[in-house]
Amino acid sequence: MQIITKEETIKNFINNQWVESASGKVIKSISPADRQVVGYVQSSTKDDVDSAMNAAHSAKKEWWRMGQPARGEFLYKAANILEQNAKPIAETLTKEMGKAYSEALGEVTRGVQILRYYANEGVRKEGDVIPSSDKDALLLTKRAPLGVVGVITPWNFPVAIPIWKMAPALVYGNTVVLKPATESAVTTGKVVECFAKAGLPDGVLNMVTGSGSVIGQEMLQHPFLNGITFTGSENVGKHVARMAAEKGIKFQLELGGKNPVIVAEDANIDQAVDAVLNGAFRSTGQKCTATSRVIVESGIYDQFKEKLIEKAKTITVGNGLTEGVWMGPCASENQFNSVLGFIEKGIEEGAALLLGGKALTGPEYDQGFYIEPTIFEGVSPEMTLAREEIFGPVIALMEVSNFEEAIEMANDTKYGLSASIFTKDLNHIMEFMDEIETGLVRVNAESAGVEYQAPFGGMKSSSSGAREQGEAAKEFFTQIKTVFIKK
Ligand code: TAP
Repeated sequence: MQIITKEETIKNFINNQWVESASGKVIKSISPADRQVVGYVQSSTKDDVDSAMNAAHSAKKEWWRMGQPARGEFLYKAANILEQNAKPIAETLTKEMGKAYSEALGEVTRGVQILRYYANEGVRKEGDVIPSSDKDALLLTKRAPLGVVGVITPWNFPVAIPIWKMAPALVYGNTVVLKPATESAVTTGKVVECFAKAGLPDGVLNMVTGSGSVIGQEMLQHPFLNGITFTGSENVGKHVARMAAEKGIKFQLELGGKNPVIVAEDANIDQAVDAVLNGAFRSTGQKCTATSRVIVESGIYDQFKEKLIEKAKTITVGNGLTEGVWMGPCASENQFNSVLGFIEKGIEEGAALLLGGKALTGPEYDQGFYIEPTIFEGVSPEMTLAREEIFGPVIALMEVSNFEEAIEMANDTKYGLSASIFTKDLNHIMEFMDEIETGLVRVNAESAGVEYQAPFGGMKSSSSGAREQGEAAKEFFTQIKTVFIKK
């Protein structure tokens, strides 16, 4: 399989064919590391969306009738193909989105694992038998697919997020129209190539690339759309929810986070420092689960702060393909400007800059979108740094006098995705587990996602609809039929 060339054009994938957009236009994808061209994707139109929707609609009956075990087999094949091409795909990911190669390879490996997990779903149970009070009857549930599912994904995990939506969608019997984020659509195109090579029947999986406000909108309006799963910004997510509600279809949203880490007085400080740096600066902070507020009890505040700064100074920033680089650039010029804007605002509002705060300069950095690992202190709960999702390498340190205050501060946000605590106190752990308003609760571990076999999602403004990943994904991608059969 031809997985990578230096500069290539990814076509739309519709009804098992790689086709150019009706517009005849392409969009250039630029590396945030050095502004080199990574490739081109189609600038699609309403007509392309229509073709993809028609193909998915025509394919849905047969795909469902094929049965779950047979559908699982295709995912096994796709997993093997992805695994064989893991390195070149990870390289494209690093070039296009900027994250360090080790992280990119980790993401592709995770994609393989997710595919195998859902391939195994092919032979797991499809429903339940429920005792009926009528001894001559059989009462049972069966799962049915939604039909055509729209998948709209962001640029920060262009391999793992499309896979963790498409794999359950497909195994549970849905057909898919994927609209990947434009900024990393070359990489996602490589993933779709793996599915295509697995020999899926015509129309089961379709990909259309191009501007979200044009083709995403067309997808949402399309009469054949039966469900939509979206990961991205809060604004677009709310729009998706409104459109889906108007159409009366199911929707699933994964949006932002403002994830707190509490460092209690009895914490293992070295462990907490490492976890905070990983959580805040890996992927250049461009993760919905990134650590952004670090709430530290005063008894250990100075000690923790010193160690954190000392270790943060050792972080190597650069082109993610260079060996030893730990943190890459921001994923785009937009993102770079947005993060610098938040830093400026933090200074204006009176937070104290302890480390970083600037764009990196010099021959290695001038062509890319690099920002220094940045740490602020003196961040109060009403400041922008404590309230808005930054999606960049910025930590807000917040000092509190006790555990109760820490929990209150951690919950003082509209978001509720991931939260961590570092402590050895069992009572505090139990209380944290109950009181914290997040979907992901982590103890002595960085704020982060979870293994693919466990549910992923948030509370409050972070998520809507059923959880993603693991068995929980079934709740969104299927609907229950309750069947009563009388002798
Ligand atoms: P968005 O601008 O929301 O883009 C996400 C996807 O939606 C992209 O594919 C985009 O297409 C598409 N889109 C844009 N406008 C649309 C519209 N009107 N109708 C339908 N689709 C539309 O976000 P982003 O820039 O990719 O990611 C950054 C934000 O997403 C952050 O705020 C972060 O919190 C959030 N995020 C959350 C998570 C999770 S797991 N909760 C993960 C990643 C990111 P284009 O690329 O063509 O614009």
